[in-house]
Amino acid sequence: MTAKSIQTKPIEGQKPGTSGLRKKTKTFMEPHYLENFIQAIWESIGGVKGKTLVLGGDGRYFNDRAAQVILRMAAASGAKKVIVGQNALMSTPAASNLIRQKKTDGGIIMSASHNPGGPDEDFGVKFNMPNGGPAPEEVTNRMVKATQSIKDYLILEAQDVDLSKRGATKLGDMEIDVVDPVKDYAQLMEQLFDFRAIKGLFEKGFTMRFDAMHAVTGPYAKAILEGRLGAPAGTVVNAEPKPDFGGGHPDPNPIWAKELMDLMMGEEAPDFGAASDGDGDRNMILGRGCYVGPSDSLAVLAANATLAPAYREGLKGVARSMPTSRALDRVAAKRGLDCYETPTGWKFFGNLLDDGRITLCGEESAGTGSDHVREKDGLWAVLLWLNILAKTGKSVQEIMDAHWAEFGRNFYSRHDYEAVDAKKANEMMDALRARLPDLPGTIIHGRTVEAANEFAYDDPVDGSRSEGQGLRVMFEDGGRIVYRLSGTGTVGATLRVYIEDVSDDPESFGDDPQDALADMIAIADELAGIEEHTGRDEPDVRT
Ligand code: VG1
Ligand code: CO
Repeated sequence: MTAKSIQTKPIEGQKPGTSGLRKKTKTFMEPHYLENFIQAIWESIGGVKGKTLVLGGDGRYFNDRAAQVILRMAAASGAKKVIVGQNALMSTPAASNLIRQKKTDGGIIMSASHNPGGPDEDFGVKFNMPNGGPAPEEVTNRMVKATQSIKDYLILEAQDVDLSKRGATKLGDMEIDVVDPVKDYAQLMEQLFDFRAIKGLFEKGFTMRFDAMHAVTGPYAKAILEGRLGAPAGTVVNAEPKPDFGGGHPDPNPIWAKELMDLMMGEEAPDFGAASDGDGDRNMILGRGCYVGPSDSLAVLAANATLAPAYREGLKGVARSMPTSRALDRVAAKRGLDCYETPTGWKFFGNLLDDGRITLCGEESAGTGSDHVREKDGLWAVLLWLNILAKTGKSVQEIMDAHWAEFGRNFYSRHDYEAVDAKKANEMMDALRARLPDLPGTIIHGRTVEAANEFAYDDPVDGSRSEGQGLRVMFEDGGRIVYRLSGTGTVGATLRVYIEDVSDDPESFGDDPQDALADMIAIADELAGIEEHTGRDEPDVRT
């Protein structure tokens, strides 16, 4: 087997966004596209010679082909070893865990997460660092640079590696270890949570449905919930990972997980419902007749985490991404915890976790996690919820009611306008940005603007600064509106509008957020001129 140097040219647009490089699958399948980017990853980390990497993906279309290319490129560039999930499958949190546990030099995760999969849908690649977390901006900037000057890449001429059988094998001089992607992760979960208490819950007849949305979490959820925890067979549905996720969006929210949503709101609802996304790092939490918003879920987990063995000693601190509701801040204030506010994307939590400043963190987009790995973790959140339910004996609704009674309620919703003309979306953002300095003191619908600015983050650990992280308008009464353009979409621009309002009046706690926020929603449109700029009078998705 010989390593060949293949001549290539820079390809435009190879710039990682919020979470890795995401493009149409067909784009990734174009000649040299994947190869150029992988070579750029090697350049950005000082090469892979002698290094050990982890490799896995969410099983979407092209996952298997891409894995073979990446293995041949790692071997050609002198990598010592690659640990691959069987059939090239591995959830994002499980990959993060393996990278850390096996003390490797990092890993590649093939996923476009919650984006749909298939030949006409999306594919993605991201690199995680030796700490198990997504590459920080400094490294992704180096990747971009490398893609812009690339002239050639190295690849081994070889047959496909059989990734369907576990065990050690070789590709040229490189060792390959094909591993069970579930085992180490399941063991980690068992260390963190009170499995005996959760088992007891199921023994008492507690009912649950977990919708794996035909994505990578299926095998994990089956092994842990139905295997180790004794939930009845059939608790996990849509458990088989499919290349096109069964035709759906593997995005656990009330729109895309509608079947689960309908079940949980109906007569036959089980006690608990949950779902996860394409690569297993997001979660949705439901009780009987009760949807738990991700920001609220984060706050509840922070308030109750000490019920789980891993967090018994208390939390070091907490963090949330800027657009996430400030329900978490209320918990932190009451419990005397430091609370950090970071830009959108998990990569910004890594330093805080590594530095021991925080134990728990999360985002409004249904991602929550802790210092057990350096990614958000869907099943982790589900298991922590189960641990809390088992220990308190309360229902999800009772937990929410008690939480709001103690801390007050932050009504919250995110409105997404998808595939908007990118030029128009940017014009809208530019116009609003220009108006921000004049907004403080203005009264809109009887509410006074307290502050308005564009969010920038100074990392307290390494001193790096990240600018342009979203426009925000804060009101004196505690309300807030945030505007950002998505960094994970592949068509045009996706405008995200995050709307929040606070209430300490128990009478209002049962209200539907869309109703409770109606006034703020109108203000959000008025302030930015969403309809005027984009021509859209309604969002595509409300979560
Ligand atoms: C979205 C979410 C963000 C999340 C990111 C990756 O990014 O808003 O909170 O971290 O997806 O999640 P954006 O830039 O589209 O708003 V996942 O599950 O793709 O790894
Ligand atoms: Co994801």
